[in-house]
Amino acid sequence: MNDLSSTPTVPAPVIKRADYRPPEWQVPEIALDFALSLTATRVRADLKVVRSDAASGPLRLDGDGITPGSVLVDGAAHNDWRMDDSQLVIDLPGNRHTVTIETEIDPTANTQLSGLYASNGMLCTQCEAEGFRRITFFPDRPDVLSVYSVRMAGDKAAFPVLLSNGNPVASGEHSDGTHWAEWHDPWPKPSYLFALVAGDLVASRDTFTTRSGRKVDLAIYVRAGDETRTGHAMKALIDSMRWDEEVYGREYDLDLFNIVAVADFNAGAMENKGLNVFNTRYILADPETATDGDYDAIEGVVAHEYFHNWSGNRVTCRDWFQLSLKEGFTVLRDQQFSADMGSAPVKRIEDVRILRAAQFPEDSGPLAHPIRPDAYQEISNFYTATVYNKGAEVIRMMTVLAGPERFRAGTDLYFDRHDGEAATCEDFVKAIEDGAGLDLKQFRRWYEQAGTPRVTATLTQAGDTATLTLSQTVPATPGQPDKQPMVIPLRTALFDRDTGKHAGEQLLVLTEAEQSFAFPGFTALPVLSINRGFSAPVAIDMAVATADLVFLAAHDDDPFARYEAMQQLMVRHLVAAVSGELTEAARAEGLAAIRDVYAAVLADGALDDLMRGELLILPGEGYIAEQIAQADPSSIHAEREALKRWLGSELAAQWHALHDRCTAVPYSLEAAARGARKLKTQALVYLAASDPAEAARRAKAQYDSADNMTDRQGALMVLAGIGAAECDEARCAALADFHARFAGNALVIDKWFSIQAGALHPDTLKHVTALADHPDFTMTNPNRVRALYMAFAANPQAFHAADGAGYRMIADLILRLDPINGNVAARFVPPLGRWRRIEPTRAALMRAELERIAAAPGLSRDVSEQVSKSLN
Ligand code: 0A1
Ligand code: ZN
Repeated sequence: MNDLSSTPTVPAPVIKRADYRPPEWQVPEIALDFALSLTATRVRADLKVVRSDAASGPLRLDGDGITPGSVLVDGAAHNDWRMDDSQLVIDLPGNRHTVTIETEIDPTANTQLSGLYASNGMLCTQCEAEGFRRITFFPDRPDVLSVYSVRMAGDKAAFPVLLSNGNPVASGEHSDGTHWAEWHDPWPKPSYLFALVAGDLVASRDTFTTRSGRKVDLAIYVRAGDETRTGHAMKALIDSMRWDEEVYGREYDLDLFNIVAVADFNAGAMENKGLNVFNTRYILADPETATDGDYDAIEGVVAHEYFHNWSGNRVTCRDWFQLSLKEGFTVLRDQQFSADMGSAPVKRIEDVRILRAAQFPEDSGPLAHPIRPDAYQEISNFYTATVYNKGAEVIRMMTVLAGPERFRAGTDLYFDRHDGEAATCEDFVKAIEDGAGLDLKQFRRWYEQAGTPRVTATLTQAGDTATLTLSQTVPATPGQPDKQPMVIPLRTALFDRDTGKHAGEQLLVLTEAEQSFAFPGFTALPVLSINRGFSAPVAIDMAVATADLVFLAAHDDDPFARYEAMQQLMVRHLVAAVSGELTEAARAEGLAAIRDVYAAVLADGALDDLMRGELLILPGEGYIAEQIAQADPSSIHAEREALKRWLGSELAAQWHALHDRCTAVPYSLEAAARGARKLKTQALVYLAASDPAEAARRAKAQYDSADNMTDRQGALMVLAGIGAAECDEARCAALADFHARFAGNALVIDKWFSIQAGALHPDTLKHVTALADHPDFTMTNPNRVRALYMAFAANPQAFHAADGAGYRMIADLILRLDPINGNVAARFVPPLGRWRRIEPTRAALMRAELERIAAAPGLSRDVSEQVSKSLN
């Protein structure tokens, strides 16, 4: 064990956007030579360095955990170098030199999974954001673009496949059992896009011919045995390549596109040029082991990484403050792609649900930051829902303002203008402004100001005119006490109560703190449908009658708005119930209204089942908590469960009929069959709340007859959540069967951990404690750690246990995981950081755990930044 007790945590320096300076040296070419070994890989790097105009300083190369074995300049030993902290500083006489540096690394000891590391006997790299400096000394910043030549040599039996970016150039073998390969990437790229993979892998192959006739060889490399589960990822890749040509006019630019799936990976996937590296969970799928949700996630992530080839690689980021330049835009592109591949309305609802569950809390908590942050200590902490998902929403608003054709003219100009460059968010906005013909001066505040704007809407009517008054506030966030009004595009419709119709949607653009809009032609007060399609990422407050929400839930022709009306109806009811404001009469009235819209949705023959499934989802506990200044998680949980129970019993006959109807639909990946599977488990969820014995019986039958993972996981999730003693046998038997059936399949065993950690069962905390000692649990695999502990931290009832045991469990995890993998450990801080928004008793317990972490010696920069910000 590493003894860190003597290393106090010194605060890391704060890096500021305003301090950006262009690099003093460029590296137009780099040649890397790897002598591969799982425990001692030797790296020789030849850097052609060129001094920038007017620069006079020494060459400064970043390093992290490596030491230079030797330094040569222009081929001769060079002693004029020194270490300045972790930077290698070399005094160079001229303006152009070749610098050669040797380093040695131990990939097996690299539990951080950043840089070059070992995973199941294979070697692979992860260089974004600052992993390349763990391989060799280099100006490890995205505005230094180089042409890479890579040579690697190693034992042929251990590493039969040798891959890097770009094109294979040459390969050969020696009689001693070693072999070698050379790769060349013609496209200059920043170091974060470098990749190398060496291992015993098999490829699934296909081809794609681009619209200009380039034939591209596609390969997905996996471990032997997994190649039967790559078909969906390959289809997603081909669909993405075609879609990017058709929708954005972007063509692929190499003859080869390789994907490698690895089991140990900190994130979802990585867009390295020509050699994407993926977490296995976003590649491997077959009906028996992957849910419909997994299929969708694979499609989305494969597309996301592919789209980065243009939005990220061809046009990259000048510095890491510009991360949303590539991530926000690429998330928007993958969302648009998935919408085109499946149901656009359902996709939109899902994306908004993710935004509200993950980003809104970020925006209202201690870690709030603009989509283009101004300062950071550890950049890994800024791969956030704000930079990614809110970043996508901000660009989506540009599409709303410009319309699709003008937006496309903007992106064409952007790609044209900045191809081959390291660009800024400002460059992107300017290109859209110029290309689409928009004035985005005030709109730029979306890049500057953090916090979710709140819009208050008031609709009145007099004479023959309806008047809509909108006002906006942007809440204060850390470091930003005062905010300016935003540009907020709101797609709006006014419904005539009698006809149930509107006379056309309008785009209202709110730019002032308060503004009124007049609508002639209304002699009676219409019903307001606002922020349709979620055209702006804001929260809307409006005093609206329950009857109007019921009206919109039944009549709104915008699917998102219909969903929103139902959510509003339930959120209002639950918030009132939690705050103890509800009289018995009001409670009964609210419940009846919700039941009636549910009944209508269940009976509506015009709805497809996927959409029906969306409409029937209760608002999440986190989203309800967001509406309350200091939430009591246990009363939110109790009220939400009570609503679920009530809907379960009031509509019992409908749930039975729905479960029967959907059970009869055979498995396929068609939308109708997927919709049926979604509803099947939803019916069980409502029944489990009201009639656990009946739900357990149906869940057991669904589990036993399942021919696919969606049904099996859904049934197991329901069984795992039932606390009733008489159901315990069925629950335990199903869990045991699931584990035995999928022994050895890591991704499915992850599900087994998650289902139990996320269960509604009252003993979940005890179960998770036991699961941490299960032989299948390990702290060194990020997927496994997340499967157990992220599912737990996202389970409000278990995490917010009144005695603080859930908080202690997560704090203990952070402290144990941090020395192994600080990047993943830091991801567990935000749930504890929510303490200011929780009732005082729990808040004190959460804070105490953060203080305990803060006091620990030797914390990683990742955890220390998140914890100190969460305590401030
Ligand atoms: N650029 C990748 C995300 C990514 C970021 C960091 C990583 O290592 C810690 C890995 C991947 C994407 O957006 O897909
Ligand atoms: Zn990305």
